Amino acid sequence: MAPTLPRLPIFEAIANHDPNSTVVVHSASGRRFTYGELLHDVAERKDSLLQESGKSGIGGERIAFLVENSYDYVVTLLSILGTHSIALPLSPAFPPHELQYIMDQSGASMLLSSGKFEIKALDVYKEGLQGTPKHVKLEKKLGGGEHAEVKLEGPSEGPGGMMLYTSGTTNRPKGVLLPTSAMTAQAKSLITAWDYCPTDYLLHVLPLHHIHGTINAIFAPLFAGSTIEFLFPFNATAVWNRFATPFLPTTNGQVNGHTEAQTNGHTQIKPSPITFFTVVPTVYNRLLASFPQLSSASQTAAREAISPKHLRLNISGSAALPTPTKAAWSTLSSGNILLERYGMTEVGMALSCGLPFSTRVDGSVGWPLPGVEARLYETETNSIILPGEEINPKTGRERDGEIQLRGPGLFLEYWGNEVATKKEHLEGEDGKGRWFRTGDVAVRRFVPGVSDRKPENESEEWCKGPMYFIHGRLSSDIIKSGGEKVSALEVERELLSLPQVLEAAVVAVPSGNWGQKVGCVLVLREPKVGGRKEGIWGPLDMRRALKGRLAGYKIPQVMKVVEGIERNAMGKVNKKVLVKKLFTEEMSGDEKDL
Ligand code: MLC
Ligand code: AMP
Repeated sequence: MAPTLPRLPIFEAIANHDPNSTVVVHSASGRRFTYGELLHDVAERKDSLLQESGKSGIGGERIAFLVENSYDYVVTLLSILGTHSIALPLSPAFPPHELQYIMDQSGASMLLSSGKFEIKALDVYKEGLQGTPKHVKLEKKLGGGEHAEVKLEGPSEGPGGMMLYTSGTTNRPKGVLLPTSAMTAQAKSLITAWDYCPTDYLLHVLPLHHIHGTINAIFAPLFAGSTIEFLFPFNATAVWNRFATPFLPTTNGQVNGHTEAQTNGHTQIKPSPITFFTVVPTVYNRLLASFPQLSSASQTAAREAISPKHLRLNISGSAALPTPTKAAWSTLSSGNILLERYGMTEVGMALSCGLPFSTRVDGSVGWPLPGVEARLYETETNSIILPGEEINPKTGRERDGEIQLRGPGLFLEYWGNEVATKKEHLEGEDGKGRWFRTGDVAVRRFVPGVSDRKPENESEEWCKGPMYFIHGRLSSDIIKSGGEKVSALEVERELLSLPQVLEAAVVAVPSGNWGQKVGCVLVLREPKVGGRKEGIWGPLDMRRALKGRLAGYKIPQVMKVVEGIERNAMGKVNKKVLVKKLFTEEMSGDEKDL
């Protein structure tokens, strides 16, 4: 009997793609897999998950997994959706202690691991889990079933989806539940806006426990029938070489093409030009910094590879794109302009500049994407900044407000945290649903020549009117470092658990390369307690002490020890003032205003 999958829109889409077209390529080995193989492997793994569960259905259960960036990751994610359960991708880079929290908070019923991360999974169990989730070691999928029949049957919706943990204004990360309907809405919105298509070839270098790496760089391309090549972990030289290879002259003087060859019975393909690249600003900074180290031939080939002729779309997001980075990339690529967009784990992508270069205005994140409703909410006056009311008539200055969003792509709830879910939403006065409060602050501005442009076709209809410019965040307790979100409260909590630390304030230190760095200001109980040989408890001791407790990017990169931390009458620290006072020499000169 042919294996089956439910009629979820993602499976309908995959089943409609050319089964022989390439879906995933492993960059290091050149190994590739087709859409036909994917559908078959997903259906098979769905059945084996059900078998492992020992139940007839696992709809709505949380299934955690630790799998490397690969074909197997894609198969695992989709097979969980195929059982109508909730896929919970875990970061292999997190220490077991953090993964234990996620396992417990989500009440996951299974932890799947690839062979590569079996030991990591066992380490999570060693931390002592609250429930008794079953550990399942996954067999590597090798493809090969491209011509096997898979039947789509059953409902097109269900209780399944994906859950991503995100740091926020609470001290522990929250589970953001995205039903499959929201994932589908997000992917469809992006396909309309950015025109993903079967000829797109995407180079994937991002982690796979975030919305950027999963929805934008896997789910949407899968819907569109594009190809995804995994090259992970990110390494600037490896990325440059990959971009350059198709454009390096071969020994006979020709430029490499898309020729196929047979290796070990599996089709391998010479690298194709990359057409689609979506990363965070830090990655562009790293690429720009390492470019001069390439050989002259590689430099020529790489510049050709990232020119608008070949790299159809270069996107930056997850943190503010510095204008110097955008300008340097444009110069290097002979005129390719980075497209900036704004998103969030809870909402997917919300605002974006458009495909025409003229719409990629410096410092702007563009307009609400198709299907997304956005508004600005002035918190001091508790009023909505209506279109046309962007300027304060009394002061003549722009009014800034919190970005609030709604639409079919938004998350359903913070898992097991009704209080936070409620707190982050405002009921809509028009009866059309609640608004999500992003905590990000922006202005809406009329940009002459862009806001009043006439869209060239229907799919550009959303690229018009006043544009959004992000100004900052309501809370200084949220830090974005290299595109990773860090909760100051979470880091303070861990710092305060150290015997040496009496008081702690964790702050965002502006940084040219990282956007922001995590910094900490500490009052020590006794500078010599438990210290190194020379007796002073310093930054290295702090980093070492936090290593097993927090993911690496959350551990402060800079530290200051003070006699006391100034607080107001409410006991609150003014973090903006603290940063200005203490961290001036850590700033590299090109950071944004504090
Ligand atoms: C790694 N390190 C970081 C860091 N990433 N420190 C601060 N901030 C970061 N972002 C630390 C590691 O812990 C390690 O410390 C050291 O730097 C080197 O680690 P690495 O693994 O070699 O780092 P590297 O590969 O250089 O990583 C940099 C990076 C990565 C920029 C490639 O951070 C990254 O992929 N960022 C993207 C994250 C992302 O996808 N965000 C999207 C969220 S969704 P030590 O001490 O061990 O040496 C979202 C919504 C939206 O924001 O709009 O998209
Ligand atoms: P995360 O919770 O990791 O999904 O991070 C979402 C946050 O990243 C948003 O709330 C913003 O603060 C920030 N962000 C995403 N894209 C941009 C952007 N283009 N410019 C500025 N900030 C951004």
